[in-house]
Amino acid sequence: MALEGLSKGIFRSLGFLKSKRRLDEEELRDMTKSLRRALQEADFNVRQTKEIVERLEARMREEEPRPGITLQTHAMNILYTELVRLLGPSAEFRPHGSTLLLVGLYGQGKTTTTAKLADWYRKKHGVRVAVIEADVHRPGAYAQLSQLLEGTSVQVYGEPDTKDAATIVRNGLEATSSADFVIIDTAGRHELDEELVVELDEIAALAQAEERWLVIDAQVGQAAGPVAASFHDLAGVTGIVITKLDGTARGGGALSAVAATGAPIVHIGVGEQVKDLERFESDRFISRLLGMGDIQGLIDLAPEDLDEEEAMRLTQRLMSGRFTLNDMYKQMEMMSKVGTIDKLMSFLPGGMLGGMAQASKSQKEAMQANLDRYRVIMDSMTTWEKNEPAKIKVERVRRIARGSGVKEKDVRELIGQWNRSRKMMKGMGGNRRLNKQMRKMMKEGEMELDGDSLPF
Ligand SMILES: Nc1nc2c(ncn2[C@@H]2O[C@H](COP(=O)(O)OP(=O)(O)OP(=O)(O)O)[C@@H](O)[C@H]2O)c(=O)[nH]1
Ligand SMILES: [Mg+2]
Repeated sequence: MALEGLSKGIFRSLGFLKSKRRLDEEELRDMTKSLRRALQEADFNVRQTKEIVERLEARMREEEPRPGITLQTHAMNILYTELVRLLGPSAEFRPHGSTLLLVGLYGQGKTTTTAKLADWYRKKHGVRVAVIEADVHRPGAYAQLSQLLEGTSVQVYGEPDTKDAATIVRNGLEATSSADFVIIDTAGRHELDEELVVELDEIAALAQAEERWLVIDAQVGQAAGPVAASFHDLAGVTGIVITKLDGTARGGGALSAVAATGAPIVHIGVGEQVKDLERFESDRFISRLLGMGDIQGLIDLAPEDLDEEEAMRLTQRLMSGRFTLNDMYKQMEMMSKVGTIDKLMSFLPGGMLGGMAQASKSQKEAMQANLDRYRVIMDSMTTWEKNEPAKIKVERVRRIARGSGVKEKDVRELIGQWNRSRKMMKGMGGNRRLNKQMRKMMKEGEMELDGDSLPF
């Protein structure tokens, strides 16, 4: 996913330790220098960068790697724990009986996040949720929010013609008094100007919201820290939502909002749609960031549309090397529910699937196009053909091509792809560490990270 740039930078830095068994001053210096640059390029602030690098250096000198662990893995483990520590523990939020005020600058994703959160807590916590549109500056804000939540049971309150935000909030709180959880969307500005300060102040006093979350775009860069600090002064930020983590290689800047407010990141936004919200979990976030993969995350995806048992079964089959075209088809269906390849890739350990996690944008686009075509072809195949692709002869290829309106070579390409995937899956089944990780995950329901389960 996001932060790919940082992930690459970190790997490059730790590459200086590759195949080293003993700590060597020169390599250590090269590594810390390169790491410092990678963190800064990802918008970590100077203080955070300094702290992480110094702690890594000190711990590398003090702590012996466990037997059998390479220096590089040792460094990665330390970096992992340091980054998790920097982000703090994951916040568990229970929405019952509370009011949440969303604040943030112009265009950061407040309105979208309002809808995402409403839908999330309605579904996951089974509470009655209402939203109040208190943005009187952005034309069409009420229509935008209503449209996002269309078809859900969330109550949407707004007064598109009222020019005073405080009035809307006052009326809205009354109109939504039967809800268990009320979310208030507010106006943004390019910067926190006087008018916005006064307006927010008024709304905050009226709403007496227990929760005040700052919505911040992952791409804001170094400005995130100061912006967060001023909103914190104004409203006392209690939580952070980082949006647009699907589209950026940066994000360290948003992380510095954590340092500025002391408030935890509660959720992350990973797309434009209402369903594109995730709970923020620092350990999983960091393990994904470091390319350790997040297989549990893959299985967690969209539990409403995705049959968890099916996902488990499929994963087990993948690992065992029994892999029919039907399985590949299901896997592709799963992928299409998950959304883009990009998103799926971010859940796999770097290097798995032949290093596709590092694939370029154009490669990924090409892959998505392939998937669409494969799917059309498979729709023209019988169940037997999907189970026994190796036995498909020329005549069947011709029939399938005709049925799906593609060239025969496209059908052969699909079978070739299946063959390659099958071989790769077989190879993965023989990967002791990955197998162990999978088994453990299935037993405990979650992935644990230790030196042994690292993918290198
Ligand atoms: N890719 C992506 N786009 C997002 C995400 N969250 C919001 N957006 C998009 O960002 C744009 C701005 O989102 P809004 O929700 O309107 O932002 P806002 O903070 O309410 O904006 P103002 O009301 O104008 O201050 C829209 O096009 C959204 O679809 C996200 O997590 N990922
Ligand atoms: Mg808005």
